Amino acid sequence: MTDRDDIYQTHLDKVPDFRFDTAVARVFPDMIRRSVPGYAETVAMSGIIAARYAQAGTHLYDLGCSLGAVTLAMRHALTTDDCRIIGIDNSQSMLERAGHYLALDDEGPEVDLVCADICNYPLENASVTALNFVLQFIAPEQRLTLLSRIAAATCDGGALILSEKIAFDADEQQIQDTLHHDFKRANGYSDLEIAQKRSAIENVLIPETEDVHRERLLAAGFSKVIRWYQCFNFVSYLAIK
Ligand code: GEK
Repeated sequence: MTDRDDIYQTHLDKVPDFRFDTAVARVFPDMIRRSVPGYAETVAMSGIIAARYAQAGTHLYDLGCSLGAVTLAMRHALTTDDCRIIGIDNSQSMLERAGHYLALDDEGPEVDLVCADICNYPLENASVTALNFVLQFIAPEQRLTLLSRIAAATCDGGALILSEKIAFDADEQQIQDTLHHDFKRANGYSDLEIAQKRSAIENVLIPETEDVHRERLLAAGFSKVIRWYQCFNFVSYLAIK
């Protein structure tokens, strides 16, 4: 049982930019489940995909791991020996809680949790990297560099799992936004909460179109890009090196 997300329940005169601080970490499982359609499936399928693309003696990275949901899904799904799973996040509050979940879990290969900025942290010998709902928070001008570093660290036949909130042309954007807000309303968020959250993430979460994602993944060094999941404006890709 986790705490309910009530962060934007009361009216704020000025809504501050969204940050992954202690208040967010405390309610994160509830927040992401009620805000991101298909989140549970994305986590579970990331484990399935990781098991398929993992190679013996390599690293599996979960970049922007938050509470480690994908880190643990990878750990439980792996059938390959001798892998090391590394979850990285630059929010100390998230990692502290991820550590508690990890301590309760003793099944599978070794896991390291690292507090670091994924834009600087050295990556090497990767067979699988998950970057789920994180690239959207990285400054657009740093995204190609990050993806190129991931591709360079990935062995042949290895994979990147990339999940993002994406952007559309104006007509589709309006339809997808409406459906996403319906989803949040159906999950108990009020119109005030939805509006204040939207304003909090406006300058922080910058979505891009599918074309931009595909072209950049190819430019970064991946050879094939497949969309394996979509629920409204939330999409998951598999990029294979
Ligand atoms: C999941 N992947 O459960 N370096 C490291 N971490 C970062 C950086 C950065 N530069 N920028 C943001 N983060 C997870 C969910 S949440 C998505 C990911 C969301 C971290 C940030 O601290 C947060 O924990 C995570 O990326 C984004 O599948 O809240 O919408």
